[in-house]
This record gives sequence, structure tokens and C-alpha cells, in this order.
Amino acid sequence: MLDFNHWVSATQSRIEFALSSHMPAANIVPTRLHEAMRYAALGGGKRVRALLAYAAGEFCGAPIETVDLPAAAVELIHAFSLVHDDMPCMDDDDLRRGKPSTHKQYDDATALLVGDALQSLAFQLIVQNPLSAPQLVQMTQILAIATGSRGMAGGQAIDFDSTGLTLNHAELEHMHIHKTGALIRASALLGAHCANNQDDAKIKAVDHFAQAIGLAFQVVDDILDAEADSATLGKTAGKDALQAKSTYVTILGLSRAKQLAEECHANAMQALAPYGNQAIKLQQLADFILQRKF
Ligand code: GRG
Repeated sequence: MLDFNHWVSATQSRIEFALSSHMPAANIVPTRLHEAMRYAALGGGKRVRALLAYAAGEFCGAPIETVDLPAAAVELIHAFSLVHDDMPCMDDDDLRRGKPSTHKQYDDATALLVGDALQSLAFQLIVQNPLSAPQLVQMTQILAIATGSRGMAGGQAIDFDSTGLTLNHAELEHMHIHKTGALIRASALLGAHCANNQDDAKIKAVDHFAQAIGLAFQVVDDILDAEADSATLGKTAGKDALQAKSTYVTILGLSRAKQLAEECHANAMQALAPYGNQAIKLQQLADFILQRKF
């Protein structure tokens, strides 16, 4: 476990460095935009999506250097979604990663452009990776689908359209598979696709694992929103109840929601069972996602 904790902090530093070195410096014109992009993407977050990319890459035999750019790309897309999600026209939140949301620190127009620019930069990084052309095409497609209307943006639209409605379990799951799950799934798949020799069975196992752990991640998110405080979360706690949103906690109750998170975790572990210790990082990451406190 000590080894895993060490790997998490070393990998978080690695991704911070990759992000920082691939983002325009704050003194490059347009300076306000570049400063705001760095504000939004650096110095915060658990980096779960990057960790998944590295762990899946390691499992599939990808050299670690080939995972840096896709790992940075998924964190850029994630940061972009958080910036837009916090804006007054979306979730309207003033606090993110323990500091003022980007539109509060800067302004709405800057926050809009930050999101746009982070998204473009993510795709630039994907295609800059020195991998084969077919690999890059496939990786671009994976990230594009996960981000767009058939993935994260679509999930957000479903969420937005559901305001004031009570969703049932299947509807809630459908929304989260897109809104949160699609990018988590893509993160692991992108890491897996960095391997020079593609092992289809392993990629399938990563895909199964990532879909299940993406759902676990969201169930835990709903539990934390109900149980934790804003200082611990670094974002406004109790937001779901305040907005009368359907969540796993509101539709199942706290205890059944916790049970569901365990079931999703077990499902994720099952996908890796045939690989034993080869999949140790992914397995430990699944525990980390289940047990996280913020
Ligand atoms: C226009 C393509 C497009 C996208 C914008 C705003 C939006 C559409 C989508 C929102 C997606 C969203 C914010 C999902 C919530 C996901 C979630 C649970 C975020 C918290 O993730 P953590 O806990 O955060 O990994 P840290 O700060 O640790 O990185």
C-alpha cells in the first residue's frame, strides 16, 4: 500500500509537470487567457483520470513516456468541463479545488475561452504523441466521442434537461455513463492504446474495468456530496440536495448507495481477475476510487 501511495504522488507530480510544460506560459500573449488556463488546470485535483491512463498503460505494456500526453489530454478535458460546469449558466458554483472557480477569479468570457482552449489543446497533445498514425487516429476518436454529445457534453445536456425531474435508477445511470463515465472510460482506454503491441483481450478487460469503476466513482461522488463538508471536498458540499437533484443517495438511500459502490467496484475487479498481479495498479486504483474522501 505504501508503494501504491508513493506511485500516486509520483504520478501526480509527473502529470503536473507534463501539463505545466505543455501549456502556454502565462507571459505569452494573450496573457490573461494563458494565465487563466494555467489557473484552471494546474495545482489541484486528484488526477484520477491521468492515474487511470498510466495504470492501464502499464498493464498493457505501454512505455510510460507514451502515456504522458494522453494523460495530460484527459486532465485538460476534465479541467475544461469543470470550468464550464461551474459557470452561472450551468451549475453556478464559486468554489473548485479549494479556490475560486475560474469565472469568479477571472470573468465569464475568460472562463468560456479557457474551456474552449483547454479542449483544443487536449487534442493537440493527443496527435503530438510519437505513436503510429493508426494509433493516433484511434485515440483521437476515443477522446472526441467521450467528450462530445455522445459522451460528456451529452451527459451534461441530459443532466440539464432533468432539472426538477425525479430520475429513476436506469435514467440516472444513463446520464452518468455519459457525463462522468465516458471520460473515465476514455482515460483508461487511451493509456491502453499507447502499447505498441495491442492485446485485444487486455483492452477489453480495461474497457470493462473502466466502465464499472466510472460508475463507482459517480456513486461515491454522490455519497460524498451528501456526507462530506465543503472544506474537505474543495467544492460546495450538499449541492445536489440544494438543487433537488436525483442522485444515487436520493433514489437509493445512503446505505444502498454504499452497497452499490461496492458492487461496481467488485464488477471492475472481476474484469481484471484473470490477470492477477499484472493488474495490481488498476486494482489498487479501484480501491482508491472507492475509498476516496474527497
Ligand atoms: C461543452 C463538451 C462540453 C463539455 C462541457 C460542463 C460539461 C459539458 C460537462 C460537465 C461534466 C462534469 C463536470 C462532470 C462532473 C464530473 C465530476 C464528478 C467531477 C469531479 O471530478 P474529480 O473528483 O475532481 O475527479 P478533481 O478536482 O479531483 O479533478
